[in-house]
This record gives sequence, structure tokens and C-alpha cells, in this order.
Amino acid sequence: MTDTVTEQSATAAASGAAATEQFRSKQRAGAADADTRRVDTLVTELLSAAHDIIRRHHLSYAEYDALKSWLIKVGEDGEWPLFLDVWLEHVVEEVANEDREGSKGTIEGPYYVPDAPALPADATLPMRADEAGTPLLFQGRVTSVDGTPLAGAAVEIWHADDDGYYSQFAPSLPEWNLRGTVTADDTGRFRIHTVQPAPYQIPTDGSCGRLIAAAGWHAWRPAHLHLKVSAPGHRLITTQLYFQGDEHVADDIASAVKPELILDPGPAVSGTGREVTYDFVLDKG
Ligand code: MBD
Ligand code: FE
Repeated sequence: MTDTVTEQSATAAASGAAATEQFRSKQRAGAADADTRRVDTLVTELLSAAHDIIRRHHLSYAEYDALKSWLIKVGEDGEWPLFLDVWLEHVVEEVANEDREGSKGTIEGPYYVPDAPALPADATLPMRADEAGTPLLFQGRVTSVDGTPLAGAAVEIWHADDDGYYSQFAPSLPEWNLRGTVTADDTGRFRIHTVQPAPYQIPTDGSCGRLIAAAGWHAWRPAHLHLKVSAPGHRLITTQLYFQGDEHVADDIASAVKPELILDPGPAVSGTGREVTYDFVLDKG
């Protein structure tokens, strides 16, 4: 999968195909065993919401055909993962995490790859020798909701490069670039040296890009770090962290920003780049 994609150009279809393949290879618990009544309820309500919109807005056959050809193209482009994660996942996440007391979560998005290289508590993410972007030291501590430090917690991190591209989903990036699985030390602390990611623009040449243009929206997500933080006996949190001052922080196309998730890095103590501290609090479970 990875090799094929890195040989292709940075098209919506190439990153869509990689995201579709990545999703197929992951097993979400319970995905296959929904019961008949639940499916009946959900699908009936979804369809009746659509029927209602058609009636209220007098949908024409021309519009119906435009919808049909667009839906076909989403599949051809492999952009279902992108479409769903940008426009629906934020509400799924809201419902899934409404009972948490610890750190806020947000959407996973289409570009997570499990099993990124294992790194020590004080680590530099895999990156090119000439990796562009402001150096960023992201450090903090993982504790339980009762304040107990979580020794050896796993901090999985992945983010876009200075051009807004993710390794494994864009051409000519080394595998695992800017991805890692950091193990916190025996006081739950971690120090991750990386570079500041750039804002992410949804591919404009695919079906999601066509929708955005047709609706007169913009295609941007604010720059962000993606994280999954976990420890034994605790609920894994999937989250993202954003940056104060980013022009898209207030109008993320994926509606995934929360005020608690905005970082404000200062100058690095080392004298090079910036640094910021963010602590994760995990719910028990
Ligand atoms: C991303 O990088 C992302 O995080 C989401 C949710 C959707 C598209 C691209
Ligand atoms: Fe992202």
C-alpha cells in the first residue's frame, strides 16, 4: 500500500485510496454485529430526514442526478473516509466522549496508521535531515483523573509536515515521517521534538473539493498534532492539538477544534524554535 502510494502524485484519488485501504485494515470492535432493530431505526430516520429535505426544498431531477453522480465519484476517488471524518465524525466523537472527566478528545481523521516506530520518553520524531518548519518541543505528563502519574503511558503522535502532507498518504515522504509511539517515563512524562505542522487543505481535485467549491466553503483545517494516549486500566483518548493564532482555528472545515485543545507555544528554552507543555488526564476504564 505505502510503496504504491508514494510512487503516485499528490492527488485526491491517491490519498483517498490510501485512506480507504488503511480503514479496511483496521478492525473497529462491534462494526459487524449491529442488530436488525438498531439498523432499522437509524436508517429509517436518516432516510426520512432526507425525504423531508427533498420536500421542503423541492429537489429537482437535475439536482437528484447531480447528487447521484457526486456520490458515485466519492467512491471512485476513495474519498468516503475523508468525507465522513470531515463532516460527520465530530458528532460521533461528541457522543462517544460526553461522559469523560479527563482530557478532551476530538476526531481521529483519515490519516492514522497504527504501530508507528517505538520511541523513548525523550524523543525526536522520524524526520528528513532537512525537514522544513519551525522546531517544536511538545512536552507534558500523563496522569489518571485522580492525579496518579501513569508511568509508561503510550503517546502516539502523527502530524502533517510543513507543506501540510502526511506520510503514507502523500508521495515522496519517507514512511513514518513525523509519526511515532512515545513511551512516557516512570513519572508519566514525555518530551517530543518535532517541527510545527502546517495547516491542512482538503484535496481540491477530488469529490470533497468539488463539494467545497460548489457550496462556496473553504477547504482548510488549522494546523494540528494528532494524538492517541493510553495506559493500562484507562480509556484511550484520541485527540488533536491546535495553535493559538492560526487563522483557521475558528473555522475548521472538520468542526473539530475545542478551546481546551489550543496550544500557545513560547520560545524554546534551548534557544531554537518553540516549546509547549500539555498534560493528558486519562479516565479510568
Ligand atoms: C486531516 O488531517 C484531518 O485531521 C481530518 C480530520 C480530515 C482531513 C485531514
Ligand atoms: Fe489531520
